[in-house]
Amino acid sequence: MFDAFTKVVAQADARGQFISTSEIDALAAMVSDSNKRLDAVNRISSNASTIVASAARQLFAQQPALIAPGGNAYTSRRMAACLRDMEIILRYVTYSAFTGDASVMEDRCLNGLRETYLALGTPGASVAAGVNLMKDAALAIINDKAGISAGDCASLSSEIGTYFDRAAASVA
Ligand code: PEB
Repeated sequence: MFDAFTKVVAQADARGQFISTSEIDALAAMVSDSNKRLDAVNRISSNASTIVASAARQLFAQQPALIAPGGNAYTSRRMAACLRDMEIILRYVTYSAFTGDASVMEDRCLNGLRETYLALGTPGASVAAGVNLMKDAALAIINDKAGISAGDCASLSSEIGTYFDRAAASVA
């Protein structure tokens, strides 16, 4: 499991070189924006159930076959498993946003997930659609300017967006 710093160290060590100025500049930029990062992580974490519920509601509205008899989220047991899966993926997105590195999510959540869904007969494309809906909901909450001094969150938002994209791509 890496974070943005240990990732740079591992890469520098693999090259047998000192940490470069451009790597230091990139990490310095990350540090100077770290309050935004922690705020974003806090916002996703404290709104996790809202994000999951609203994404799931939209997913089932778009793909009603999932909750019809015989569907992959039909009966409470499968519905519960589905909501739980979405929450697990969202949790790993917050870890990635916190550390500035997706390796914890890759190693502990996404590794083998596509094969798991294949074996279960769970449609990966539908999981990916659910992840994309969570992305929209989470980014809307991150970028809600109400009650705070509005800053530029574009680069942080796009970074966090890439964690959702990775999760969606890994199961689609
Ligand atoms: C991954 N999901 C399921 C299972 C596992 C995971 C291992 C099988 C065991 C179980 O049921 O608990 N577990 C999950 C995960 C990690 C992990 C991400 C990461 C660390 O440990 N059904 C739908 C939707 C989708 C869905 C498309 C978006 O219709 C999910 C939600 N996952 C779903 C369902 C099951 C499941 C299991 C329905 C139950 C499948 C079944 O038993 O028929």
